[in-house]
Amino acid sequence: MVEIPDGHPRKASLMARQRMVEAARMGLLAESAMIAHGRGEAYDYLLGERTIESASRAISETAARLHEAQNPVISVNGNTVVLAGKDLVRLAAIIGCPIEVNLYYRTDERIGGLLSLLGEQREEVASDFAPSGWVGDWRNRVLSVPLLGSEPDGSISGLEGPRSLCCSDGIERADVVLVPLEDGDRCEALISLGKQVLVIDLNPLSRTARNATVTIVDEVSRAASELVKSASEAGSPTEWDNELCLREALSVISDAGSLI
Ligand code: PTJ
Repeated sequence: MVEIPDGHPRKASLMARQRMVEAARMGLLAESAMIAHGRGEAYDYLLGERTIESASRAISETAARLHEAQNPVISVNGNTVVLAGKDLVRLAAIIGCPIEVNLYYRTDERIGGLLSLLGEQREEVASDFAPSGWVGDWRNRVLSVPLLGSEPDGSISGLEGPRSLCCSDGIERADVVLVPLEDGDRCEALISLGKQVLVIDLNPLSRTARNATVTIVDEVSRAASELVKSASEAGSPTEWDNELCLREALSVISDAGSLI
């Protein structure tokens, strides 16, 4: 690993790249994962590599909807586990919901590898301090977060082949699904099944961003860290206007000249 000095202005982004490169070497990522990551980086540059105001509101809304759900689930893919796995384990522990590994480019090897990385992340989070405001046995709560995906016994109707596979205790029975970096077809299929789909996607113009119930236009590791804070003090869901939120993100991007 190359040492990146603390004062480097783009340290977080360079560290994320290193984690992606390492994970690719370990066979955890899809072949096109770097292309998706690079596209995300380009949008993040234009957003000023920060959580914009409309994304903060979407984060609060997402936390409130996860809290209010009957059967919430956090669906994760390769990029997400590598970049934001630990904070999503924290979030799952606070909400009390499972995490399901559900891949676009599904192979048993990648599912197994990502579940074992998530297992290590869960152990680390269990040994960490509880998030501020948490009352109770944090370690037991974290260790009881179910990690699903190895035995898909359910399906997402409207999709074909391996992409339709999911777990009956996870995505299939969920009423609210948090899916960072989701693909457009799956987002549409989940919406047409009547589920609330909460997404994290740096591209406000993607089909996923436009079809989701709530879109957090932010980088997945920053958003996951803010979601943990927000979930500890979540309010109630509102009448959410997702189109307005996307327009606000686009207007920040089109004003990017002011960052110079
Ligand atoms: O692990 P798998 O097999 O499920 O595959 C995962 C990828 C991401 C390769 C797959 O889902 C894919 O090809 O995704 P897309 O269709 O390229 O979409 C990725 C979306 O995520 C794009 O709109 C990117 O702008 C966005 N994105 C990329 N990196 C980040 C991101 N959004 C938030 N945070 C990021 N770090």
